[in-house]
Amino acid sequence: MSDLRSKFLEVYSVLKSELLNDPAFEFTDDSRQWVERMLDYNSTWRWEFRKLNRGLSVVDSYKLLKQGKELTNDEVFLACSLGWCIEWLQAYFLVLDDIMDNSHTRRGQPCWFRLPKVGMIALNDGIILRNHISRILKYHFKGKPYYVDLVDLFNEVEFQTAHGQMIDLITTLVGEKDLSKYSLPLHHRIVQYKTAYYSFYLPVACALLMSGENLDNHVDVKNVLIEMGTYFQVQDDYLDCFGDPEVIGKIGTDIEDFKCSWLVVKALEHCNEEQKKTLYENYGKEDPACVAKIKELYKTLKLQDIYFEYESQSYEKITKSIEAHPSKEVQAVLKFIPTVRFPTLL
Ligand code: GPP
Ligand code: MG
Ligand code: MG
Ligand code: MG
Repeated sequence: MSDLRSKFLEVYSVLKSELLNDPAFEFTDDSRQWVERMLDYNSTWRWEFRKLNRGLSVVDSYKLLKQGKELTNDEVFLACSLGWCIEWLQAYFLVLDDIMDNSHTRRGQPCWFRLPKVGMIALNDGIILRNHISRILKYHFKGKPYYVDLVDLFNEVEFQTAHGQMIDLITTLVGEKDLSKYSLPLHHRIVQYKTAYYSFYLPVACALLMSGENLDNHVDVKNVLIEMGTYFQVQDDYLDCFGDPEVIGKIGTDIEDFKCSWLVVKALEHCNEEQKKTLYENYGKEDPACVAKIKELYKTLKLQDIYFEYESQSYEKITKSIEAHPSKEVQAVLKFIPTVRFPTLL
């Protein structure tokens, strides 16, 4: 295991122990055990299969911004803690997203709420996970000059993600199932807010704040990261249908859920009248026969080839935007991210 990864996991144990002994609550053995199990299940359980990319990219980005200078132990601890705040945010979103999407598995295991003893307690666990972020920031960053900006950043990104999630959900409302409203601009709006801000902008923004930067001066960095995040969610939509559940660790539900997925938008763009009828009649139904018809149509329309074409165009566009950036350090950060997030594309 790399040094950074083992250091990162060490910091998890420290943060977890602080949270389980937080003096603001009188923990009993039962309550401490519940929170510990919930944390391990949703953030580090089967960590050997977890990429922990969002969290680790805070540390990598911070190092690159420091031009590779050796970091002090304190800097490594702080960057890892911010990385963990993002992993906690992700755990919080996924616990709730799996309930909303009626999903079954996550990382090859039942979704947290599917465990018989958990059920809707998962809603409160999501709230606790969100609160842990504020606790970690308070324990370790309260005296820092960038503390307020950090708290504000997490609030801002959570606001954007919750609104992205809201449009992801309300476009599917039962009784108003109308595919004609699904378009590329709507898809772009959903994924920008529900995924790109928290998954791509947030890690780099944390590293910039730790380096003493003002985020208002980095709007161009944000734009490139949003572009990467959009590509990432298109890949997630693609894998929802074409990915192997054994590999991606989750069973897709986008077709059943009537999601405004990149695939259905592309299918609508490329279908003839008869195929359109098949889409309208079968999309958004729980019946496995309907799902199979949609998957068959996606294959007939060669959506896999259309996706590969999108993938290479998107990669080229992202590379060009990175190369246009004036700062070498920022370029290094932006170039590094695809190497860990899209290794199959390189
Ligand atoms: C991913 O969408 C989006 C999120 C995880 C954001 C959730 C936000 C909340 C405020 C709960 P997805 O449903 O396509 O992800 P997956 O395919 O992993 O279920
Ligand atoms: Mg979802
Ligand atoms: Mg989901
Ligand atoms: Mg998905």
